[in-house]
Amino acid sequence: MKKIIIFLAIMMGIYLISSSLMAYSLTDENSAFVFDETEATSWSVDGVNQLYQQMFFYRLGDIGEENSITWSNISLYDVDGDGQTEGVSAYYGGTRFSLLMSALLQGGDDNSHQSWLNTTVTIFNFANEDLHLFLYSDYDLGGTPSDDIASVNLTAQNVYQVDYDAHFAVLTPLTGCNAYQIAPYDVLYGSLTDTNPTTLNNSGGPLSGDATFALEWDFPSGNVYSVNFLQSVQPAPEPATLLLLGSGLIGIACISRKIKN
Ligand SMILES: [Ca+2]
Ligand SMILES: [Ca+2]
Ligand SMILES: [Ca+2]
Ligand SMILES: [Ca+2]
Repeated sequence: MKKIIIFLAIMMGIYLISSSLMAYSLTDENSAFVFDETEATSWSVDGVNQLYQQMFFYRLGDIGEENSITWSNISLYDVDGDGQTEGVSAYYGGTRFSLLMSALLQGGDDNSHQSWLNTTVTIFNFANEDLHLFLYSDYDLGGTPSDDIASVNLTAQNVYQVDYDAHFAVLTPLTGCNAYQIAPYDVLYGSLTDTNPTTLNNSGGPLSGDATFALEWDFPSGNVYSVNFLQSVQPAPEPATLLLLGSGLIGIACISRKIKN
């Protein structure tokens, strides 16, 4: 399924080039974050890409489909004056609501496996219905989609995704959101791009494989709101050796029982 989507994306890419989407890049220390008007397409940390796709969707009211946000008035900023642009601001001006987004990339030292992206979105909802805003993230840690594990930690109030082989992890806070969902790529991306209204179902994993997750914020009509979240790439902890041994033994026991039956 993903291969088909990638093929379609390449075809779309040819179309998008002809409709002149711009590539923008934030860079700081060991990190680079690349995006265009509709989506972020990579977050490289120490030269290794961690992000396959990240984008915003919205729906007004309770019926109909979600739509992706296309940003305009994109401006890059060199905040610390070192010649690299690590800050961005962008605007979405709809007929019934508008968004003002700003983000700041902070890289870590070389080979620290650390990077931070601090994003603030100001929401002006002048529609007479609720605005549902979704942040959809498909991290492929270490550049490999199939060996990640994603899980919600309700105590720490975040989504945590880890790839022990690549020694990378990523953390996204849940603070302030109304709903969340961890699901396989085709399920979650499919639900945000089909023709039915989507409410995230608060399933929090743990999910192994090509995990994706989304956060949802619901904004009542006629007001101004602000959302802030700090996503971070982090070094993965070493997996507990005893835990691996234990699960290996359980696996062997199950297999031998199956053969006997
Ligand atoms: Ca700079
Ligand atoms: Ca991986
Ligand atoms: Ca949907
Ligand atoms: Ca993924």
